[in-house]
Amino acid sequence: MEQPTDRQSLENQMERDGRLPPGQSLTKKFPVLHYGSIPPFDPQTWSFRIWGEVEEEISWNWEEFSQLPQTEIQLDIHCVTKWSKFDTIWKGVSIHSLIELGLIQLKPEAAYVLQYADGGYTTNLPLKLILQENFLLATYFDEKPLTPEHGAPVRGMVGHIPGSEIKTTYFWKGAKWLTGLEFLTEDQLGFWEKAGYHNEADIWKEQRSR
Ligand SMILES: Nc1nc2c(c(=O)[nH]1)N[C@H]1C(S)=C(S)[C@@H](COP(=O)(O)O)O[C@H]1N2
Ligand SMILES: [Mo]
Repeated sequence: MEQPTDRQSLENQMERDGRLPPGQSLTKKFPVLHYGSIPPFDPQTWSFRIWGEVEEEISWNWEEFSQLPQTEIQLDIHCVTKWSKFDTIWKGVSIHSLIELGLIQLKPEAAYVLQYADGGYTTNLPLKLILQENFLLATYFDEKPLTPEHGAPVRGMVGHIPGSEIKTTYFWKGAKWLTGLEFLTEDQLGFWEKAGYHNEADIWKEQRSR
């Protein structure tokens, strides 16, 4: 028998499979959501900076960044505005692997990370979450380089890995047009977190706002 492919049937299937977090609904589209306008990307002047609680500050230009080792992961993404998109494929750089390779050397005090986007958006996460396999500095979606509206050339990416028990936050915890990571000893709220969104943002506990 053929599987139904209409939106409602797919959503029912995800719910039966335990992949639909409370209050979410499935979309087959890929909505574009952000505050402000899309910043231009110039590969000649673009740079990615890592600073704060690290032994050495890092600055990579686009050529250097694009040669970092890449990982591919499949994620279900969950926006706080209640849409969920399933089985999305992302490729990019994992922070865990950068540390393993010695490309980032954290100070022992490092415990939180603030993502900085071109245009001023910020969002914060505990270091522990940034090191999980469901977080990526993504440069590819669906085997193709990111489009400008979805965060080109690099975005923070966080989602749920089906069957995995690791913590998953809402999608705002991944900054599009990401240009820097600041490692911190203490937590510092990002853009939406300051505006009243929940700091932990756990999709299963429905932590949308404080
Ligand atoms: N730089 C930046 N990144 C951002 C945002 C933003 O406003 N600016 N919005 C966040 C929110 S609320 C969501 S749901 C996702 C949306 O990503 P998309 O447009 O690729 O679907 O980006 C997140 N990252
Ligand atoms: Mo969102």
